[in-house]
Amino acid sequence: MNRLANKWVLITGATSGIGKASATLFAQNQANLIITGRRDDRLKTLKEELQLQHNTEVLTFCFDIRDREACKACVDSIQHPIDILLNNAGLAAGKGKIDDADFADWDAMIDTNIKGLLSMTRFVSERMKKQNNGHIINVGSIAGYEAYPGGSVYCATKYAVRAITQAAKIDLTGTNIRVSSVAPGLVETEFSKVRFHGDEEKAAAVYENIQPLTGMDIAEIILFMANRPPHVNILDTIVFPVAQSSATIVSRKSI
Ligand code: NDP
Ligand code: 8X3
Repeated sequence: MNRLANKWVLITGATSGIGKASATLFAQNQANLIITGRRDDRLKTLKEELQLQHNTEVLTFCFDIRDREACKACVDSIQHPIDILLNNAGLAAGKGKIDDADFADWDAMIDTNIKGLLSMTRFVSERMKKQNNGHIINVGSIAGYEAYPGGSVYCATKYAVRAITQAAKIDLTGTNIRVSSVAPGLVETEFSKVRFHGDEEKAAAVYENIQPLTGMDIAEIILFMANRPPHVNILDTIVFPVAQSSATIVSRKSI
């Protein structure tokens, strides 16, 4: 049963990877979309494709999620109810150790993955509370369950996403607003290219000799969560490729 037709879904970070795959899947299920990111050309192209292929309404907002006023302006200008917020925009920047990592990398991760997600959640949950309806879905990570070498701040941001998910669910007790999180392991997207500042070789090595998850694998799980009956709230779910068993245990046999 499709419960998503004509719903309005706000997806942060829809220009690539998990966010883009989720936008495609929600549109296939006749949901209307509000898609955000910093790369306007990609937002516009995706909007045209999805409107043409699925005949849904798509609004685009190009802004940096670290800019709280821009987050507010986006939410304030949406005239439709916001039924689902997919807090997906995020990044890992570098893999520096605690004693030598780059402060700019740390700031980028904290400001995007924690503060950006919080800004959007704050503004949208206020709207959802007035509607007494909605679903907030956060993209966490296995890095929110396990710390790993060179991951101090990225892991800290994803532990924070897990705490925010749990606390938001508690704060919204007694409303019809659902709160969920998905915590993926290795997903091949632009994530590693971004983490290694454009170094394609280092990025490719992350997925060497395994079959990683795809953005669409995670989008399907997000869609499943969103499409449950209104009384069903999936709080969290950890998803690995079969070759992965923890943040750091990965079998890299030739495939
Ligand atoms: P991608 O790099 O492919 O996509 C990241 C998205 O986030 C892009 O659309 C990007 O848009 C957006 N984004 C990043 N920074 C900002 C910003 N400052 N303002 C607005 N938008 C921003 O990576 P993924 O799809 O893999 O990542 C999506 C989420 O999944 C992240 O939260 C990541 O931490 C999480 N994740 C990823 C895993 C993986 O292995 N790939 C595993 C577990 C979790 P733009 O550049 O246009 O602004
Ligand atoms: C991204 C997955 O393993 O690089 O969140 O932390 S990992």
